[in-house]
Amino acid sequence: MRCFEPEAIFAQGSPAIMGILNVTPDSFSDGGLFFGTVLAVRRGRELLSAGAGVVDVGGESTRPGAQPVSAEEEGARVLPVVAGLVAQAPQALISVDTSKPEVAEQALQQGAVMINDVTAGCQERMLEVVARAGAGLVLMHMRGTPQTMQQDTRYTQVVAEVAEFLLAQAERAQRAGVPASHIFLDPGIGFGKDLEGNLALLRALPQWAAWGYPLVLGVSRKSFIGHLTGAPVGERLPGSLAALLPALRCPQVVVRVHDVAATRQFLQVARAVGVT
Ligand code: HH2
Repeated sequence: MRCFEPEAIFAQGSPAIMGILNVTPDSFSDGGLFFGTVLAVRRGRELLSAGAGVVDVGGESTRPGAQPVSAEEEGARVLPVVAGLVAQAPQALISVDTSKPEVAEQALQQGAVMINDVTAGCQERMLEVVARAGAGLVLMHMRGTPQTMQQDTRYTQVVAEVAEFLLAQAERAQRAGVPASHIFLDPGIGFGKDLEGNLALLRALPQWAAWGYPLVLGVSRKSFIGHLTGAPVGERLPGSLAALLPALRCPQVVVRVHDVAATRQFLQVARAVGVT
C-alpha cells in the first residue's frame, strides 16, 4: 500500500491536472478508445508525459443513463491497468474513479493512492477502506444516480445545497478516520444539474476555497458546453478550457481533464500572465 501525500499532487503548482483514463466501452466522450489493458496503460503513460500530476482510472461510465456494471466487471477493467501503470511508472500518482468499496480496496492494495468517489463516500465501507489505506478521497456531489440524475435538476439554492451536502460528507469521512488534508471536494458539474445550476456552481467555486479543502473540478467536454455553444462532444476543447477559468482563482484545485497537453499549455500561459 502506498502512502498518499497531498503535496505531491500539487508538486507542479495549482491547478494540478488529473488526466482521465476511462477503461470503458461507453464513456460519453472517449468510450471504447482505451478499452483494454495494453491500450489503457499506454494512454496512462501518455497522460503522465503530457503533464498529468495524477491519472484517474475509471471502469464504469457515469454519463446520464449509463448502465451500472458489477464490481467484478469494474475490477477486471481497472485493476490490471492500475497494476500495469504501477509497474511501468512507479512514481505516478494513480486515482481510481469508483464508488464500489471492494474495487477501491483492491486498487489501493495495488498502488493507487486516491479514490475518486462520485457518490461522495455515501457507503460507510468506502470511508473505512480509504481511511485504513491512508489514501486521498474525492467527494463529488451527484443527485440520485447516473440513471436518474437528469430527471429532476431543480434546486431552491443550488450552490448552498451542494455545499451543505459536501461539507457534511467531509465531516462523515473525518469521523471514519480520513484526515481533512486527504479530502477533496467537487461540485459534480453535470451530475443532476441544469445549465444554470452548472454555471452557478462554477461561478461560486473560488469562494469554496475558504473551507480549507482542496477542490476538484470536472468540466472537460461536458454537455453544458454543448448547450452554451452548440459544439459536439469532440469539439469542446476551447469551451472546456474556458470553463476552467474559475479554478484559476482557487489556491488548491485539481482539474480533471481529457486533453492534458492542451490544458497544461493553457495553465502555463495563464500563470505566466498572472491570471492564477
Ligand atoms: N465527471 C465524470 C466522471 N467522474 N469525477 C469527478 N470527481 N468529477 C467529475 O466531474 C467527474 C468524475 C464524467 O466524465 P467522464 O469520466 O469523461 O465520462 P464517463 O463517466 O462517461 O466515463
